[in-house]
Amino acid sequence: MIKPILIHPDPRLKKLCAPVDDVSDELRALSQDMLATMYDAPGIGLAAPQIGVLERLIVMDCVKEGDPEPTIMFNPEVLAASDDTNVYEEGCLSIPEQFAEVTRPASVRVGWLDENGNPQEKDFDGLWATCVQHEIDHLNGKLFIDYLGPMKRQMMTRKSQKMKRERTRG
Ligand code: K1U
Ligand code: ZN
Repeated sequence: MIKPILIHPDPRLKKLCAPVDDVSDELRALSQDMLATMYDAPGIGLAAPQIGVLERLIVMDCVKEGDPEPTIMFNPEVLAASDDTNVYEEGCLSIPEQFAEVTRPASVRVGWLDENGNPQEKDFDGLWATCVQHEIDHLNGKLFIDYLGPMKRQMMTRKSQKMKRERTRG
C-alpha cells in the first residue's frame, strides 16, 4: 500500500525515533509498504518517520540500471566512517523539488537487523553511502537542510511550506 509522505515542516520529522525491539510481521508488512511508496515517489530511500512512523526503520534502492536491490534495515547504525568525504547534491521526498550539496563521509560501515531479525554488517560507498547516512539522519530527526547555512535552510523551509499548503488545498 502506498503511504502519504510527510512534507517539511512537520514536528514528526524532527523527532528521535525509537529502536525496534522485535521485527514483527506488522513491521515487515510496513517495510514492504515503504518500498512500494519509495518506488512510487520515485526515490532511492525512505525512512519510517517520513510516513509518520517514529521507529528505526529505513528502506533503500540506489541501483540506477539493472536488477533492483530493495534493502530493508531495522535499527541501522553507522559503525565506522571514512575520513575522506564526498559532496552530493541531495534531495528529500519530504522537501520536494529542492536540492543542495551536502558533504558526508565517502564510505561508512553500517550495522542493522534484516527483515528476519538477523544482524548484518556491510560497507557502503558512492550513492549508497550518501543515501544510508541521509536515511539514518531521518531517524534522528535531522534533515539534509540542517547541514546548510541558516539563510538557505530558511529559504528551502519556506518553499516547502508553500508547496505543502498548495498540496493540501488540492
Ligand atoms: O529520504 C528521502 O527523502 C529520499 C531521498 C534519498 C536521497 C536522495 C539523494 C541523496 C541522498 C538521499 C530521495 O530519494 S530524493 C529523490 C531522488 O534522489 C531520486 C529520485 C528518482 C531517481 C533518482 C533519484
Ligand atoms: Zn529525506
